Amino acid sequence: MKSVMTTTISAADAAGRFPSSSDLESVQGNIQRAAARLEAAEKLASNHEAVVKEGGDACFAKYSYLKNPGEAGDSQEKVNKCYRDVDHYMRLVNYSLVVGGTGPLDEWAIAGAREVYRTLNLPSASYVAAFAFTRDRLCVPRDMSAQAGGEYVAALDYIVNALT
Ligand SMILES: CCC1=C(C)/C(=C/C2=NC(=C\c3[nH]c(/C=C4\NC(=O)[C@H](C)[C@H]4CC)c(C)c3CCC(=O)O)/C(CCC(=O)O)=C2C)NC1=O
Repeated sequence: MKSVMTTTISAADAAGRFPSSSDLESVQGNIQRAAARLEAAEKLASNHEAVVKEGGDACFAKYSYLKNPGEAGDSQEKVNKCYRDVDHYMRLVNYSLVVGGTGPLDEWAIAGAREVYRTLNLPSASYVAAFAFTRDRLCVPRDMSAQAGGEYVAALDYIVNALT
């Protein structure tokens, strides 16, 4: 799994050199933000179920047509799959916060996602609605510190941009 550490070391190793001082600066910067990221990961984990439910609800509130016959949320089974998908993404957001890079999201949920959604006729805008809601509804400092909130918002921005 990619992180700034593994990327830096693999690049240095491929070239048979030591990490450069700018490599070390980016590792250092990443480590300096670790406490904020871990706080965000912990708060997200402790509120995970509520966050997923709100995200899914926001998606169906914005695009209520999804529950019409023939649409992507026209049965309880499909609605459950939708919340399950939001759940997958939020778990990967947690992993990405822990790792300190977008590797888990990229590798497991973003690479190929558009193609899967196109094939299954799932509008990616509805995923975006769920994650944008979850991002915007964060309340600092009630939910987490400002620094942790910055990390959380950045991770959700990343998904929103990738699926937009
Ligand atoms: C770990 C990463 C990961 C992701 C992200 C993932 C997504 C994912 N969602 C799927 C299905 C699905 N996803 C939805 C989701 C929705 N329904 C709606 O109304 C909304 C538009 C939307 C929620 C925002 C639905 C309805 C299906 C079933 C589609 C079908 O069977 O026709 C499928 C097809 C396989 C299946 O049916 O389970 C995948 C691969 N799977 C993974 O392993």
